Amino acid sequence: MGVVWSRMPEAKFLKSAREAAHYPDTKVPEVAFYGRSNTGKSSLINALVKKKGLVKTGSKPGMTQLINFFTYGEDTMLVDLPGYGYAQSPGHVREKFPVMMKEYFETRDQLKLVCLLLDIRRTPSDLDIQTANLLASLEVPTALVLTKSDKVSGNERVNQRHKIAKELNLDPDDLFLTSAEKGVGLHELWVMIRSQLRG
Ligand SMILES: Nc1nc2c(ncn2[C@@H]2O[C@H](COP(=O)(O)OP(=O)(O)OP(=O)(O)O)[C@@H](O)[C@H]2O)c(=O)[nH]1
Ligand SMILES: [Mg+2]
Repeated sequence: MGVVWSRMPEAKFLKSAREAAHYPDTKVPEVAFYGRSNTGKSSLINALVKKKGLVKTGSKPGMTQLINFFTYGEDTMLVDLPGYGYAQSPGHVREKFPVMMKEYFETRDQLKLVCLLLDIRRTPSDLDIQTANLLASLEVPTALVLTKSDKVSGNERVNQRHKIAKELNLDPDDLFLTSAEKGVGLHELWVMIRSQLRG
């Protein structure tokens, strides 16, 4: 008699899209990862699904330029978004981002949660605040996620968490602390994502 293992779902690339007409025609609830360029969106997705090469990451900002949809098991869609605030993107790409993103946030009914990522080492920029406000005005549920926690020491981690929370008018406990590199905070993040997608 063998054991029937309940396996971890597998993450698979589904498709890339620039506009609503090309989004996948599915009913699966989705969580999208957004934030400044280079903040670690693609790395966090790879870490969450424990599949290193699933999403392309890079040391140069502007790595992700389209809306990328990934299935995770039968009932979850993970969406990797291009970052904002990268001045060196080609003009047409740069200009497309807000339009492309606005359309996605406004029209995508399957979207149940946006994880807005912030590098723990930086003070949130005007663009970060504007983005948070836009998501709030569109009534898209948003979780604030601090990335790259391994890059700062213990004291600095606490200080930055408080400082960033203050800038956003939030409680430090409202911020999810993560490191894709070290696997910090991934379980807590999954628990929140699951409850938001199933709720
Ligand atoms: N030390 C450390 N480095 C990280 C972590 N997460 C991401 N990085 C690095 O940060 C850089 C950017 O990561 P990406 O995941 O490509 O960032 P992104 O937000 O998807 O960037 P764009 O697609 O350009 O918007 C890469 O060099 C990653 O290796 C982390 O938790 N710790
Ligand atoms: Mg990326």
